[in-house]
Amino acid sequence: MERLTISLNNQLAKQFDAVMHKRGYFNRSEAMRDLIRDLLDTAHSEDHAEGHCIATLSYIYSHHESELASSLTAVQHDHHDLTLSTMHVHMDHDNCLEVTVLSGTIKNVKDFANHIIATRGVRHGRLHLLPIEIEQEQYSPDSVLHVHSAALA
Ligand code: NI
Repeated sequence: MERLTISLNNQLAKQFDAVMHKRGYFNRSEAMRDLIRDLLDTAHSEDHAEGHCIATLSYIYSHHESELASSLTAVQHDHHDLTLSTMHVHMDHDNCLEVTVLSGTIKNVKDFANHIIATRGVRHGRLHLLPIEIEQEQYSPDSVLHVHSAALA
């Protein structure tokens, strides 16, 4: 394990501690590790658009717009290779919340998410993307491929 020492001015350190405690971190190291993991995942997904990822896409829309609901379902069927599962929650009288779990190349998942988020009537769209490494092993020529995946760090 490497030890890093970082210098922060007093104000930045105070603000960091305040947010850290509010978020439930007990020490700076764990908070810093999560920040670094976030940064590495973001950098990785920018550099490896053809790499794989697992992701959740969440968004809200009005259930009174019935054409919107069916067009969102149609887009998901068009990309059934990317969409693993979708959970639909009837939030209140007017609004639906959907959370879709996606898996595929970073580029395809981002394109799909941007398409949904940009759809008229879709609000508060957010993609949370986690790059993963996929290894494929084939034990004998006629056996099925075994796929192993792992989060990066
Ligand atoms: Ni609903």
